[in-house]
Amino acid sequence: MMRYPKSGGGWPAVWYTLRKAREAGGIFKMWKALQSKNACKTCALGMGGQKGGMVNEVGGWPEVCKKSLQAMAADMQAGIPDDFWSTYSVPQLQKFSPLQMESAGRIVKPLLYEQGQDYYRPISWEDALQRITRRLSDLSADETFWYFSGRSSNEAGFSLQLFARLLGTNNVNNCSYYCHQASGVGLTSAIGSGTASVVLDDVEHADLVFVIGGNPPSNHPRLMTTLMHVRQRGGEVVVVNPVIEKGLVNFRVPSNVRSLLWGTKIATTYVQPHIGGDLALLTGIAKRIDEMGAQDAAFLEQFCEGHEAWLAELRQTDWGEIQRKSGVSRAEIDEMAEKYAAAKNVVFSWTMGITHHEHGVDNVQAIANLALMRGMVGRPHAGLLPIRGHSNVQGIGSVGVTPQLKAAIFERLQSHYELTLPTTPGLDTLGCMEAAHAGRLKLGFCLGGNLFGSNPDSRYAAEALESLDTLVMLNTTLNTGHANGLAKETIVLPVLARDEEAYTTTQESMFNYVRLSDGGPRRHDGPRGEVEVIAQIAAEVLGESGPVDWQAMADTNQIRGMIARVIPGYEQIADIASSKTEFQIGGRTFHQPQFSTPSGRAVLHVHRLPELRGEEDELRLMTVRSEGQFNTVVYEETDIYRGQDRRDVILLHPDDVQRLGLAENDRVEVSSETGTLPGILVRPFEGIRAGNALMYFPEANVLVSRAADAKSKTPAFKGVLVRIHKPTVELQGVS
Ligand SMILES: Nc1nc2c(c(=O)[nH]1)N[C@H]1C(S)=C(S)[C@@H](COP(=O)(O)OP(=O)(O)OC[C@H]3O[C@@H](n4cnc5c(=O)[nH]c(N)nc54)[C@H](O)[C@@H]3O)O[C@H]1N2
Ligand SMILES: Nc1nc2c(c(=O)[nH]1)N[C@H]1C(S)=C(S)[C@@H](COP(=O)(O)OP(=O)(O)OC[C@H]3O[C@@H](n4cnc5c(=O)[nH]c(N)nc54)[C@H](O)[C@@H]3O)O[C@H]1N2
Ligand SMILES: [Mo]
Repeated sequence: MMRYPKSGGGWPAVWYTLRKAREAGGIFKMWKALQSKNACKTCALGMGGQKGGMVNEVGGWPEVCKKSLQAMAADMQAGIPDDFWSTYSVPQLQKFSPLQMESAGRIVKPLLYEQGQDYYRPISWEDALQRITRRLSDLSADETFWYFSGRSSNEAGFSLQLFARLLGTNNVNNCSYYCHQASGVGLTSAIGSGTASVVLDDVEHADLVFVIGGNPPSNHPRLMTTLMHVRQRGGEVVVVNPVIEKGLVNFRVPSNVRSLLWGTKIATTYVQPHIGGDLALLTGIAKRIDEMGAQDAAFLEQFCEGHEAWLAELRQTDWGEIQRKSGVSRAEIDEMAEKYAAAKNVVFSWTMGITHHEHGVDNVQAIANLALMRGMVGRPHAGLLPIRGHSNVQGIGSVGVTPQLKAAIFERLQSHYELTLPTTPGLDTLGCMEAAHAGRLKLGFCLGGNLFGSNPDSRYAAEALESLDTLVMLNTTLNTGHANGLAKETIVLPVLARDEEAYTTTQESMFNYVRLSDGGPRRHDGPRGEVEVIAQIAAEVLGESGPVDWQAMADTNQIRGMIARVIPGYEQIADIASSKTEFQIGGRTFHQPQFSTPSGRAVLHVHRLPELRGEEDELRLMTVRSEGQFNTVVYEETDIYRGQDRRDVILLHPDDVQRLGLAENDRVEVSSETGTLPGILVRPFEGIRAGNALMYFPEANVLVSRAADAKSKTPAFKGVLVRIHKPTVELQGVS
């Protein structure tokens, strides 16, 4: 078994980098690939673009990141040979692990699978496109749905959602519904804008950064450099997480020699609430600030509304309730409040530990309440920062990939282009799965991602997708969604990655900064550019006489012209390909307390504090990423920062292991109201708060129910209740 390390980052990350480079055809080849002027493919921190692959928005260089290498190496794989498809049947592929699927290579030919057959077979582009256009022409638009992952470009996102709407449906949504939707909804309700209120430079200058419910050492490694800078300047970092993520305690930033050798202490305070305890904890910090009289009363009075009711509620909330529902002691809450009260410039950042709950929006509003209370929104070096996931998930949302178009976009599309757009509510992602399961949808179209693998309740997800007549997926590599949940007719179209496209594209970082990607030489003959594929299908289905010239929409300059006219804040995108000027989106980041809410004031919201979930014999389970994966794509089976050598494990606090009569490496069955996973190994893990458990997604999605936050429709991926059963001795012998 592996050791639980003392720090994150450091030499293992550097060695890994060198090994990956060698696998991908040599260090020089990899270096060149990373230097190309394309936005980084992994998280939404927004590296690369015109400054070159390893430079961030404030010009920091070089930012070596193991993750961008993994993504790059994946795209540099050889093509899947034709005989793969006659060698492995779909039932065999269902037994493949996510790592085996990913390592099969690049998809280079369109593929067809028909229910009743055992194998996929490669087909021609002509055949594939004809099948798709024929189906689309035969269906009524509301029998279709359109799912977008966050790695495609703004241009592909914009044109595909436009096509779906011109067909007549608003069943258009993106992976954000399983990710930061609660942040978008919560922030909009509080400050009138759904994205970060700060830029990277603000975080660099903060003297206190809260990192709530996230694991940036693994998932946003480049943020660690910024946190290191905050510490080096004497600032503080407060971490709120039921798990001690080693890299948040000590991180060896590879691009800094001193840090690489000795490590940098990151957290100044580390608080471990129970899973789901954040709302009570955040309320507790606010209550203490109020008791200390440390709020900015003038700011609340002048720029906010709802604060009176909120303060009244805080004052009558009982300390006992706050401690019971958060699992955090009064002393720890007081310490956090004192730090907050003493700081001048505070940034609150958060990730999936906040959004993946049935009260995800409430959590986000509670963070906003706390920030507004001391006037930390609407001025430099302080503010709110949802740490976004996919490299362009935010851009996909900005350019209209949501069921309802924003009013301004809707109006401009109608008035500038005389388009007739549907006015139906449209379905979110979970809504589409449920409608498919009920037999109301016939065709699903997925621009990237792994819709099956990202869903809660895997069995239900498979049933839903299997009941479709047609499922179309545009992908670069294989994932579990190509083996499970296959429709009567399933068509996979191979596409180019953004650094292989023959044209320029754009991406939006989580700091609302638009990056330009130059594209680059293709690595394989078969795959096509996403934008070309979309334009071709749309031209075929909608004909050439409609209001949009779909032939011309194969040119990203043409698409950007439309985006510039209809997407607020995106005006400068029109000539970005020639100007090469990347830009900050207008009206998003604000350093003045002017809020785009209906009243122009920020709004504080009152919440009911949820009880911690679970009975005595149950554990609260979080389903999370390991160090070696990117969402449903697994690059390596190990999770080095948590000291795990495999993925079929459940991490429990040693006290729980003992309390439940278990021992290390016992093979157990983990069950929830939704499903059961047999053959899971028990791993004592001192880093987790007792009463809670950790497993890896996507494998653990069998256990996750479809219960979702009513306000954001985000499933509670971190709020699963499970029981552990130890099979009898005989059974254990058999397994
Ligand atoms: N390398 C890599 N990078 C990625 C990704 C990846 O898979 N791999 N995915 C990308 C995407 S799409 C996203 S959305 C982000 C995800 O980034 P993260 O949100 O960091 O990802 P998770 O693994 O879901 O980790 C959630 C963290 O929340 C904590 N947590 C769980 N439950 C709770 C809770 O109730 N309260 C609190 N306070 N904390 C809790 C967990 O201990 C864990 O540290 O990363 C992006 N970047
Ligand atoms: N239990 C549990 N479930 C979760 C989560 C969790 O924490 N726990 N996290 C949720 C979150 S935050 C998210 S964002 C979703 C992730 O959901 P998705 O975004 O749907 O899934 P990914 O695994 O990121 O998709 C990976 C696939 O994208 C394709 N791809 C890569 N690059 C490109 C490209 O340039 N173009 C195209 N067309 N395809 C490309 C590859 O084929 C790859 O297999 O999962 C959610 N599900
Ligand atoms: Mo995400």
